Amino acid sequence: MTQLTSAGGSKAKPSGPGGAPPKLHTSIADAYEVVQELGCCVLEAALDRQERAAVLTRLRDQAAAENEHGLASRYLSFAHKSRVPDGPNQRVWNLISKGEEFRRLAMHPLATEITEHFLGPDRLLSNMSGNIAGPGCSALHLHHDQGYLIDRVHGVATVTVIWMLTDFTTANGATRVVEGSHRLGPGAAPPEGSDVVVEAPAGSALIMDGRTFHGTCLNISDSYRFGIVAHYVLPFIRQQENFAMSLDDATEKALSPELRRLLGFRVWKTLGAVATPQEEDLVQRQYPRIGTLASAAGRAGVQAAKATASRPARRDG
Ligand SMILES: O=C(O)CCC(=O)C(=O)O
Repeated sequence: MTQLTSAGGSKAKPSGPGGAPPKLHTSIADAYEVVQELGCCVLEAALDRQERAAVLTRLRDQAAAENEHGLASRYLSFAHKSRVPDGPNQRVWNLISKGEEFRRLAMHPLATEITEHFLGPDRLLSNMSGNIAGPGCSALHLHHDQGYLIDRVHGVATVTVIWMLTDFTTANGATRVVEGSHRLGPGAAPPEGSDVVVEAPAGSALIMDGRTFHGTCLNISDSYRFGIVAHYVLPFIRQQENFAMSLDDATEKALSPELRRLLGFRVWKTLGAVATPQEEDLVQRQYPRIGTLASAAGRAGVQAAKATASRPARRDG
């Protein structure tokens, strides 16, 4: 178990409506308990200085390059609905294809332990994106990441980890959470004003049960807020990112076995096989892929029939 510092008995209590920011924790043992009680937990110093610097540098560079190449996904708000060329929110999607730093982060020991604890060892990465909130970025409404399962699955089926690469503050668009909202039940929404702001220093991680309502503040500061949102799911849930379609060939070929498993390139209890039922094992892209075929025997039969049909009628006598 990754121990960030010594465990410190959590006795988790919600902060209360519009109350103080959630307490910062430092041990994974606390996180298990606090996520279970409150639906979310903030772990301070989850990334060490070097890890954070490496991921932040790569994300900044990728975001700048996507801008330069006219490929950036930019929006007016965190909600990434209205795409606009100079929007103050930039999402850098599909990070797995965009750098070793991100591939390592998806399998960070802390994320691995927490997601395995709640979802089991076969859980999948559903999506991992960079979320950059620039000055003027408007807020994200309260929602929960498991919303697509709402009436079908009531337990925890997904876990989200938000890596804070810069300080998260009320002014720069920090995430907001409604503690305890993972227990609301299907269809219920938290009362107005029950959210609290997750203010935490760069390097912290917010861990959320997928049923926990959360959103963001608007960014009224003059600085950029950099975060990475990683969403993990039970192994039978369809992933948000269709990695089989979106990974570039070079990345796919070089994936470690651990990452292949995490992305779902494996058979799990008959699900995810390639063309034929397979043992529970990793799968590869398959070449050639078999499409519609006609057998030689079948073709010979068809040609014989055509020849008979087109032969002129025999005149006897
Ligand atoms: O970046 C954040 O603070 C939250 C993002 C979020 O809630 C989402 O992408 O669903």
